[in-house]
Amino acid sequence: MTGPEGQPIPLNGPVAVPPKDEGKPGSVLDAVEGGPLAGAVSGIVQGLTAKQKKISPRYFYDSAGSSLFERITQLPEYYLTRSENAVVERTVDAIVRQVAPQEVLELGTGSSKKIRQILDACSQTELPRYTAFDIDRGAVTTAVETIGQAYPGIDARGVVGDFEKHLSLLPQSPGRRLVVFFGSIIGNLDPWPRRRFLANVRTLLGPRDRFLLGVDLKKEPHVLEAAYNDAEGIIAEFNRNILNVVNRLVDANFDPGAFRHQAIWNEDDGRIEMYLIAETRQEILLGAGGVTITVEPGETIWTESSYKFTRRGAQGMLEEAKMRLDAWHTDTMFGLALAAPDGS
Ligand code: SAH
Ligand code: AVI
Repeated sequence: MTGPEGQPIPLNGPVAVPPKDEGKPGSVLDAVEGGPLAGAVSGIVQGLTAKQKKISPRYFYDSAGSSLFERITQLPEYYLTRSENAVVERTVDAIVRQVAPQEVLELGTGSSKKIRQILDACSQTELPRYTAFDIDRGAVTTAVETIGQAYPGIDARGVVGDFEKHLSLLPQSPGRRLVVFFGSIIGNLDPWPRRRFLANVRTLLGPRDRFLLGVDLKKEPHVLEAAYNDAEGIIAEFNRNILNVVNRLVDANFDPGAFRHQAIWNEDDGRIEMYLIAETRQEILLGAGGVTITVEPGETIWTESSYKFTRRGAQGMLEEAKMRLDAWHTDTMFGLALAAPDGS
């Protein structure tokens, strides 16, 4: 696979060694020493010193951000979680029967609520191993604890890592693996990182393994814009909280209250774009980067893209990553793709 100028796409970057510790039931390991945010400063400073200021959405998820995301999933306007849950409910038995997983590896675990539908559908006497993978250590620790308690005898483990960088560091699977990527998190990746991510997911799959991918579907712009501009203002709070995370990571002095939230549908690029708009002129010291930036009134910081898909688009991106769409389930709002590695 090659990149925009024909250069090969690096998979997980230079580090591609198995973790020293394979873990044991109940363990939570760091994919890399120091955790996934250890090298965050240069990327954040680069994004905030660019012409269009940008912060990666991976920084939304500290404990406050993860709690706010949970509240978002319950908002009347944010249909994504309800739709995906309903589609999973209708199809989970068939999926589990077909794959008979010996490991369920969940990327971007969050609250680990949805995965229960998969585990409930598995034989309770022969439960698969459950591996939670997330950038938020709290999410991983809670997932390992709560899944361990809810399913006595299960081998639940956690890895704290960045799914854009550390997938090759995951321990070997004990058998047939079902990789699950719920929530349309894939929509938060721009096209090239998305291609690289899917190519990396493909390397996790042996012939009998499968990939279960949730994707939010294109629909009327007013429905999409409402989903990202809730009346209660929880998404605005979630958006502003990214500045608290950045303050801690790069020793900065952003005042989140001095920014307002904006989310707009970009038809050409097929994505919701989320911004923070400065209400006043501000000088921000990025202490760890040794630079000061100026934010002008009305200037935007781009915090997230949330791409929306069609069945054809989902099939195309899976095929490009050498996977085959085996099954497609939808309620017309949200799609669930079950993919197999090519040649299996
Ligand atoms: N799967 C859940 C949660 C979705 S929220 C659901 O469907 O409801 C997105 C989750 O992905 C958060 O828990 C966040 O911490 C995690 N995440 C975001 N970017 C990540 C990255 N680069 N690497 C690993 N996890 C990431
Ligand atoms: C996790 N991700 C798929 C969510 C989304 O819809 O893009 C994050 C989110 N952003 C605003 N609200 C929720």
